[in-house]
Amino acid sequence: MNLEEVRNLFCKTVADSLCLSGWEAHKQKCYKFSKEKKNWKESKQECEFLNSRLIIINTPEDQKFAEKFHKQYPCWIGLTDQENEGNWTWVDGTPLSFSQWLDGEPNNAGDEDCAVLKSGRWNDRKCNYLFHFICQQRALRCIKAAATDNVCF
Ligand code: MAN
Ligand code: CA
Repeated sequence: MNLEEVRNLFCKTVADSLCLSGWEAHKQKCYKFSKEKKNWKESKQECEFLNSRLIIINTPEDQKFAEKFHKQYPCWIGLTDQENEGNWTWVDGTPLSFSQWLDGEPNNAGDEDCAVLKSGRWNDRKCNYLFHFICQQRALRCIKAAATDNVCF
């Protein structure tokens, strides 16, 4: 292999799965399960403070990973209908396409506007309740900076 090929291989196999210590890599993203419990808004803020966001689940593959990752607790995900009742939106502003609600959910029982992972699927809960949460950020990536250089950032 020449140097160029070694760099490319590094980028594909190593940099795409590089995460900070305490974060778990999966499919070019890094995940952290919170130690503490917070309400939905503070969970969102804590993820942002860590240069990340509450987890967004857009594919069956993401869901499968989240199921495995969320351990036994209900935990907040980045999904809310606080702005507009019944209009569920991810924290990046995208509407719901893929969904994994538990049977009968979301039921807005007593005004529930924030979503948790529960038993591997989703339920709506009151946003001021305290739960663990999952933050998500992109893994370190490489870009081609010049003909011969790859840079990780
Ligand atoms: C039950 C169901 C859920 C609801 C919770 C609130 O599990 O009614 O829809 O979110 O109670 O505790
Ligand atoms: Ca509910």
